[in-house]
Amino acid sequence: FLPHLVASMEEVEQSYIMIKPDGVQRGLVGEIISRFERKGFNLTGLKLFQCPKELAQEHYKDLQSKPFFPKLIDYITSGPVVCMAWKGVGVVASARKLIGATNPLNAEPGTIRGDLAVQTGRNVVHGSDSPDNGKREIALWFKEGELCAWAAVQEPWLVE
Ligand code: IDP
Ligand code: MG
Repeated sequence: FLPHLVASMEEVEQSYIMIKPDGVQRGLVGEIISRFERKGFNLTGLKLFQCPKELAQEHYKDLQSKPFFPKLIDYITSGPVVCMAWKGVGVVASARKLIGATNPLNAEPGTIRGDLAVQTGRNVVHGSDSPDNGKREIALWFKEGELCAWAAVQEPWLVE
């Protein structure tokens, strides 16, 4: 545990990544988490959680007027999700690349959606689309005390 490193990491970008109910039901939790781990990002929050409707609506409030909104809320609340906060240099944009296009049929092979999903309405994982939304979403899904700031021993081998 290196307090100075943890302090400097407070400045580092964070993304809210969530394994959706289909990812949990299909047994893809380990597979998905390992892709972010292997890339070199730092896990700062992790929980299995049954999401209430109100929280799903707040999380996706920008999509409120879309015709698929009610189905989206049913989907996200249909079973437990895995909530994660990931920290690292460039994590927001990089996580979006690892996740792949919204429609899994358009997602490149090698991405999570490209490898593991077929439909937009069952695309297994969420990732924040901007650093500001990363902060907003982590604050929405995690309570105080649920996040851990820690420095991985590999940190100096990942960031010069
Ligand atoms: P993103 O998850 O790739 O950022 P957004 O456009 O932000 O995509 O949409 C959020 C989520 O809403 C998608 O991941 C998907 O689960 C769902 N969604 C988006 N568009 C559609 C659609 O046309 N039909 C059904 N579900 C959709
Ligand atoms: Mg989005």
